[in-house]
Amino acid sequence: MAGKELNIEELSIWEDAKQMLLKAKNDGVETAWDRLQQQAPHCKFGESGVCCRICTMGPCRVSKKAPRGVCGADADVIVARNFGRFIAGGAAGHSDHGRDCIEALHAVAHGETKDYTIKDAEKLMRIAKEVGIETEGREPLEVAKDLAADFFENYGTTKGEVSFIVRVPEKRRKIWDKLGITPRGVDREIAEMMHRTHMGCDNDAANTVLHAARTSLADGWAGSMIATEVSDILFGTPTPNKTQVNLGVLKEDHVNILVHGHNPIVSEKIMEAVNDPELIALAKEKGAKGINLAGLCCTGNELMMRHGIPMAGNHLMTELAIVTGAVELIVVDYQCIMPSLVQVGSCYHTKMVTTADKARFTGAEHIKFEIHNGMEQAKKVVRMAIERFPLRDPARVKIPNGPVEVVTGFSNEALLDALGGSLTPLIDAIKAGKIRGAVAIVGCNNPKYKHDYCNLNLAKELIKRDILVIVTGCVTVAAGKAGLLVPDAIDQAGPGLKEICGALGIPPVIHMGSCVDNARILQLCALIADELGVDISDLPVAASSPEWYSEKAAAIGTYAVASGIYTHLGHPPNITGSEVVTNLALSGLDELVGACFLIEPDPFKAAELIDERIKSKRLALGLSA
Ligand code: CUV
Ligand code: SF4
Repeated sequence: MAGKELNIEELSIWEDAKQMLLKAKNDGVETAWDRLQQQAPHCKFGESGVCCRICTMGPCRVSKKAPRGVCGADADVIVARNFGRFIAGGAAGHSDHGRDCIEALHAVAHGETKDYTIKDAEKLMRIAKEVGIETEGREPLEVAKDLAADFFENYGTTKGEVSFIVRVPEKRRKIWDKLGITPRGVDREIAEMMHRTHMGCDNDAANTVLHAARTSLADGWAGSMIATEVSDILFGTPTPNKTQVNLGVLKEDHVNILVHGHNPIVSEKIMEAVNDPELIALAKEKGAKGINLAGLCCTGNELMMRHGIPMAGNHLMTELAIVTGAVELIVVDYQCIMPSLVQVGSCYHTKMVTTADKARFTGAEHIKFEIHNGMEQAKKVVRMAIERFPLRDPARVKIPNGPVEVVTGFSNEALLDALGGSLTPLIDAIKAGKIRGAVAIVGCNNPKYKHDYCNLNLAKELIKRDILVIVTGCVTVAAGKAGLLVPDAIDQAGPGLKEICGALGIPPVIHMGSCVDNARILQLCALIADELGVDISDLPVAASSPEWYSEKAAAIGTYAVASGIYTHLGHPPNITGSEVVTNLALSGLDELVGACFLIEPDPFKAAELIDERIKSKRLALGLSA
């Protein structure tokens, strides 16, 4: 191992993380923080985006001395192409997850599975009607067939534009049409991005960036939005409920199973299986008091939103959760799952189980989940976890104590309910300046930052300024662990936000779900814009991903900006090697789509700058700053 000894105090703001980092060190377990140190300093060419590996005349790394690659591409073209493919990767992740949801809906509608059903028929009918499907006097399953078919079409090109274009405010659609970035089909935009960035195609950086915007919009307004809406139809639309977060949700005397990944198709069945009386009896036979299920990352968010299943942690807690020595099994589907989990698991008795053919991990056990066998496979996984309980070494178990309460489950439907059925109270509060604006803080952890320092401090700073905060993804756990996801947290909010949230009985930081659920936030912004008769870019709102790491997070940031939402990132994507692309991101896009990116690693400064933007939007609407 290279470099100097890591100072654990500097790595995370959390007690549970620090305890486990110390234990990892004593147990000889390597973590992401160790490997980051081995990888540093990072390659400057890669970091600034000027390394091109798109053909074998290269690889080329351009510099002052050698400003063009073998084919003649300059830094702007190379950066734009790399960025375009980065966005395509992220859009593909969310959207392929969405496709898996449609396949489940299709199978249910056609009677091909008994393992999945329609849990929210009212929402099914509402969504079908919204996208133009006849619902009058029809059976839900018949409508579901048509809805699945319609959604599948969103991935191809048959329709010319994605179905949820109907949700986009009129002014926004005009901007997209004028720029030629109205998303046609999910797969089409992604494939076209791969084509454009092949050697010898789109060699105009700005043009490539605009297609990156279009690709990201296909993610936000189709791939992700479909994933969210179909998940609600199949598994229920979330309503507010209480649960707990941090590593303290693991139980020393129980079989502990962690679900990690993204799609509720796997985790929902695991949740049912852990409640199976036969399996609970088996767990007791093996000496456990019962079976305990906890979530990680986005699949954890899905289960928490809908069912109040506790969350053990976010991205940087995934290795550390295993370091407790108390996890019998971790079952995953796809995305954001560190390959290192296999190695960490092998240092303890923890089994890793993969479930998707598109995400296998060498060293893990593969139990393939399909729509027709989800329940059977889930029971197999749970049984396997129970069998491992006797292998646990009690001497190596340490579970940090003191889980924290959270309130979750704020779908737009639930939020409307909390508001008494209409957006009017929220809009009135915004007009009166009691809620000055809203900011969605979303996304990941990244070991380049002190874990959750920026996520948490930005949220705290914003609510102090009477700005409502919405969280999804890994920021959820950060806000939750700090006690911000409960109504009592209004004590940390400014006077206006305190008054409104207090009256409604909601927290000043609202949990809206997983990363694909950022689509809920897009829809909410569109509803508010429509209500006010303005564009999304006129609203006093912003988005932020302070500690992001993934291609998916970049796609989210880009669709937020292209939808008119000013977006803060803690650090830039690998684009700084191009002036054209950097200037577009930081200002040029503001003229084109009415929003741009802000890069600021310091959460306190970021809060200040976001506040400035919200002020200017309020003033432009004729409201008090
Ligand atoms: Ni999809 S993308 S680390 S789990 S939020 Fe968490 Fe969220 Fe980022 Fe991944
Ligand atoms: Fe080099 Fe051009 Fe090939 Fe990229 S596409 S590797 S810049 S020759």
